Amino acid sequence: MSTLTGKTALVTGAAQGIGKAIAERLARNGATVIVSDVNADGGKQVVADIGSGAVAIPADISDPASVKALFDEADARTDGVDTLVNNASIVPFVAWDDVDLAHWQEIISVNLTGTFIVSREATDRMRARNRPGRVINISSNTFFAGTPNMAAYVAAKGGVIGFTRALATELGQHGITVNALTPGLIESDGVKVSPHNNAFEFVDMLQAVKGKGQPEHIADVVAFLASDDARWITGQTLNVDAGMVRH
Ligand code: NAD
Ligand code: 4PL
Repeated sequence: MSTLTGKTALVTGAAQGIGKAIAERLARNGATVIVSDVNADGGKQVVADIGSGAVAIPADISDPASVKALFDEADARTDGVDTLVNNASIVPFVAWDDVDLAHWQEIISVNLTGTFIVSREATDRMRARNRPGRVINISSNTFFAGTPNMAAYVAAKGGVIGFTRALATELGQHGITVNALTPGLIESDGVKVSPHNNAFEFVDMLQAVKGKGQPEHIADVVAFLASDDARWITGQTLNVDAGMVRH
């Protein structure tokens, strides 16, 4: 039996990049996977690639009505989400001089408030079903590094770590664990077409283990946190960056 047989996992932002790799990995480990993304066509393509055991349900994580519709459809088409991977985010590259209120609010609204909106809906329904649950939040090692050109993003990712700690404390009594991962620079679809793609040489210099971070490096750790082997871990932030920073 695979480690996630019988589980139903929702992965947000799963049309490409790290989210897509997570969806593929959890499906390979036996989970039923709900591939969700604001990019509906991209989500459908990922489901087609995975084959049986995956369903595509689009949603904008920053829109509560869209997220409610996502969970209503998930409940209708699956056993109900017991494993939530909050992966969807905007990954901006904006120098401090260009950070205005509109940019700040957009990033906080998707990357931090979106994580709250999806977690609210998911954990209420997990508790109603009285089954153990997992919440896995994708933060970023930029919170430790203070990476430039991402001030709003770094603030949102720090918020996700704080949220992870508080939610873990309150939901442990309901059999739900809540953990975060902080990836370092990863060659995702989004990064490949952004100025972040120029940072690999610099980041490699800081890494203890050399090489280019790949989405699979993160997906493998998410699969562990989603598995029963991680049942005694909660409220933690696991840094996954080849030793670029020590947390
Ligand atoms: P990406 O840009 O390749 O993919 C992000 C996906 O999220 C896209 O498919 C996009 O459509 C979706 N998305 C964006 N806004 C959304 C919304 N409002 N609702 C639903 N879906 C939405 O990004 P990635 O590099 O794969 O990043 C995935 C996660 O990993 C993010 O949380 C990111 O912050 C984090 N992360 C990435 C890196 C990196 O270097 N790539 C490093 C650390 C952390
Ligand atoms: C080290 O989360 O962790 C660039 C872009 N460099 O999004 C990230 C590092 C980026 C990162 C990230």
